[in-house]
Amino acid sequence: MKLYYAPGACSLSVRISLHEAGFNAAFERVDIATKLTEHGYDYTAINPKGYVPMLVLDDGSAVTENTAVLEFIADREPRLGAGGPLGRTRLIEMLSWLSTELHVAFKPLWHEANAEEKAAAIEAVARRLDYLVDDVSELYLFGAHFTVADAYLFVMLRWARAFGVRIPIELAGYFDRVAERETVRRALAEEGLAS
Ligand SMILES: N[C@@H](CCC(=O)N[C@@H](CS)C(=O)NCC(=O)O)C(=O)O
Repeated sequence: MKLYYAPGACSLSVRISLHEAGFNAAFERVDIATKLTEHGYDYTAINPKGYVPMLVLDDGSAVTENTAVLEFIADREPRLGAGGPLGRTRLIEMLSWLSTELHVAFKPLWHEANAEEKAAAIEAVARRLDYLVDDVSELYLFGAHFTVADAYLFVMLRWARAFGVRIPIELAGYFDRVAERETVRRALAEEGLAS
C-alpha cells in the first residue's frame, strides 16, 4: 500500500490508522500548494481531485476520500471499527459527521477568507466540538477502544488548537489521551510534527 499525504493534513488520520492496524505502507508526501509529490510528479495526474489522502492498494486500485479510506482500514482490521450490531453504521455515521460537518467547517481557516469569515469559522468549529463532549465521556468515541474515527478527530483537534479554537475540557483531556498513544507519537514524528 502507498499513502499520499501532506504533513498534518487529514491524511495523518490514515497514517495513524495504518500504524494501529499494523499494516505496512509506503508514504509519499504531496505539496498541496504546488500539487507536486516529493518525487517531483504532478499529483493531479495521479489523483485528479488533487486532495490527500489517497491510498493505493497493492493491486493498484486507489481509494480516495478520508472517510472511505478510514472505513477501508476498519473493514480490514475490525478492531479499529465501532463493534456491536450497528457498529459499521455507527462508524460511518461518525466519520460522515467528522468529514461533512467538522472538517469542512475549517475550510475558511485554511483558504483565503476575510477576518469576519475566519471568525465565523472558528465559532462554527467550536460549536461542533461542543456536540462531541458526551461522545468522549469514556476513553474514546466508541468507548474503551480506539477506532479510526478517533484518529480523524485527533487531527481535527490538532487543527483546532493551532487556530486557537475554544476546546471543551473533556476534549482537551481526550486529545492528550490520544496523543499519548505510541502509534500517534510515531505518526507525528514521521511527519516531522509535535503533538
Ligand atoms: N473530500 C476530501 C477532502 C480532503 C481534503 O480536504 N484534503 C486536504 C488536506 S486535509 C487537501 O488535500 N487540500 C488540498 C487543496 O485544498 O487543494 C476527503 O474527505 O478526503
